Amino acid sequence: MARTTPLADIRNIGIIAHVDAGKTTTTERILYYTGRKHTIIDIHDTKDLKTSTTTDYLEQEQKRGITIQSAAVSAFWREKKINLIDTPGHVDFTIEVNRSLRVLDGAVVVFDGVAGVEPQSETNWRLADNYDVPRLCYVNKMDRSGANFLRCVDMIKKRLGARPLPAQLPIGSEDNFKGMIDLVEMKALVWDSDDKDAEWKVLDITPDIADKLHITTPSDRAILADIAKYRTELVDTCLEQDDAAMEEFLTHGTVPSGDTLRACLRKGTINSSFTVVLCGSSYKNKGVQQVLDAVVDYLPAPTDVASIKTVDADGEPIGERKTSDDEPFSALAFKVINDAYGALTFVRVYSGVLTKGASVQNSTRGKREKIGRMVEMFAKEANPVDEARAGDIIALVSLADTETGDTLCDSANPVVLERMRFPEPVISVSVKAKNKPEQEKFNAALGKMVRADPSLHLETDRETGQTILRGMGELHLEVTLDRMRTEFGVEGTMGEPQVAYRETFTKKITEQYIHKKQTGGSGQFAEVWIVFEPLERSAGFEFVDETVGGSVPREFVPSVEKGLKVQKEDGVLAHYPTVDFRATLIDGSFHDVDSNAMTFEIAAKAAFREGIRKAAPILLEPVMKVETVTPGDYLGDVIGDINRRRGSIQDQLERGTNIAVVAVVPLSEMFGYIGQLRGMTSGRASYTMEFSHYEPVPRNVADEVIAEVAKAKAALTA
Ligand SMILES: Nc1nc2c(ncn2[C@@H]2O[C@H](COP(=O)(O)OP(=O)(O)OP(=O)(O)O)[C@@H](O)[C@H]2O)c(=O)[nH]1
Ligand SMILES: [Mg+2]
Repeated sequence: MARTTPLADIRNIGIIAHVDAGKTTTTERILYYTGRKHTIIDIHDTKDLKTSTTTDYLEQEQKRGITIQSAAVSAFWREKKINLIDTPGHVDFTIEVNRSLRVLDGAVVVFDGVAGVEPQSETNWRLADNYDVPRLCYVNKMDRSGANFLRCVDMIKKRLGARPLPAQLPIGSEDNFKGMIDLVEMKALVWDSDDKDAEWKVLDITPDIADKLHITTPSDRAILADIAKYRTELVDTCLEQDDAAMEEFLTHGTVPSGDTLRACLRKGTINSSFTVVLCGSSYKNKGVQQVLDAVVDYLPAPTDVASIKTVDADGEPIGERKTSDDEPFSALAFKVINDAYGALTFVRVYSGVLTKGASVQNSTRGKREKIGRMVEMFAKEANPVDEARAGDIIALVSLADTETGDTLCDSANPVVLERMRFPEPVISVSVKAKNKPEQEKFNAALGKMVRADPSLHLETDRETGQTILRGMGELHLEVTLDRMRTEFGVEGTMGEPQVAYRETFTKKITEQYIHKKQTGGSGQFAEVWIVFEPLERSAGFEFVDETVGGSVPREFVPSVEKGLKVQKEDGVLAHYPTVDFRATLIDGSFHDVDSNAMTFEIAAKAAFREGIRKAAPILLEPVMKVETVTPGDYLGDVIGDINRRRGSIQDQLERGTNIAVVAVVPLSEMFGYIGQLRGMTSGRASYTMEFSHYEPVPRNVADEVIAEVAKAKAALTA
């Protein structure tokens, strides 16, 4: 089968933003205007579960009115195929943005015209920076009271450090939002009604345009008075991208055509010289078609972005794979979901062609995968396909061993594609089946949830035997359990949320341990010398073997490493995992008969236990970046409260008529914050938080935590 859509006509894009900016609302309209569906469902009409938007189809999404998992849809606009992923804005589901950006070529960043740049827009912006994803900005909700386009543009510049370039200006705002000035074509696009089928009129820009369109608010009129200024900025910025057009302009005063300007906007967007800014109101059906035009005109096709990098076993870049059907097959698995169709593995094909029935290599795990059914997903609908080509995003049904982040490739030409980075889950709860006989079914379902979501971690408390689930936040954990009920029919309960502390140590020490036992005939013997040294934060764990002359036989070195890996999970202070250190095996000895893998593993474990106690161990706690948005009247109370929570204020920003207080606060101090905040501000403040980093716990607090853990364990094991 030949390629049906040329690569240059594909746009793989994501919609990213802070929670509630209007991503799903915009997606719903995109599907309507491209003819993919005939109705529009609004988010607030789904709570009774009778209807849902196309992309927010999970029960949990309908009920809560938020997006939880990213969903892919596709549509055609001006003969271009747009594959679009609607992502969640809530910080607990960041993994979904993370993995989507990893495989997308471009993104539309949506802003709430009232709130402007909010914390999660900032986080997602940085993620897009990390993955080098070209983007467009869309200032939505221009119809809301307090909407302010220029303030939002200014925030994009100041808070995101970006170079925003308005390609439109709003005509009016709030109740009187009528449309926009198209600065490329220099026309006014004006809607007479909010109806989804209302067509816009294209008007000439005349000096009396504000009067003609009944724009009365002074700030709205001021924008229209400045059209020429913004047009000049647009033209000048565009010409930086095109030397010939610049020359023409400077020598002959030739004003570049709309096509030339669009070509420049495309070039500058793709090479990230600037970010085009548009405006509209998705809810009032104004500006969505223009966003689609901009996606087609400015965002990259798969062939416009740098080739995907290939890496070695340590994740270091070693080469690249060109986006082309003629290259050997390679694809990255970025998402696994379990649903009615079984396990679905979403992959982005980077090169080559994958056909049904093929046998490919999972080069990350060194396993073979047989490709059975392949489907193109449209939100929850699956449409069978027989092949997938470079640039496509498809789902593979029932793969055996492939997990999120794995590379699939042609086994004759193996490569490993650049990996994904996953966020750190810092809140943990103990979980169990609601009804004891269902425990096994519960565990199986939990295993599936964790495999599908790399921002969940599962641990077993070695002393109490409890199952501990770690996630990004309370909402994440609640939703996970609730989805097990709806998707696997098993109910669970969870304990109080706990902070996922970590342990580390501050002194470099050398530990010798001899494991020796004589029981009856055969004995046990192993000796190890291990240097333990602290590493910088987030370095994880490193093991190095520096033994010489076979003092520890080569076949037993992995047992030493394994012993350390197991034992480090059970820290010496309060049983939390030990992180950020290197263990170097420098010497040891063995006995011909009495030494084996097990004795070396035991010796390594004991060396860790004994050694770390002498290495000045400390407790680390997750510290969160917290942003509290409050009316100015309560500012003093909000700041005082953050200080009492061991927080430190980093910044205060104007946010419309409110003030955003940015602080870092230990997670352990944030439980119950929402109640306190609401009480303090008569319910008028709100906050968001996300993980920032791990930091040593102050001595007095650490003593309390250690004592509490000991008490809790004693109660559970008694
Ligand atoms: N006034 C107004 N409201 C809007 C507009 N766009 C979206 N909304 C409303 O904002 C709320 C959130 O919209 P969503 O589309 O769910 O936002 P989202 O960005 O998908 O949110 P998450 O997926 O949860 O991050 C809904 O109640 C929408 O009706 C708009 O242009 N104007
Ligand atoms: Mg949404």
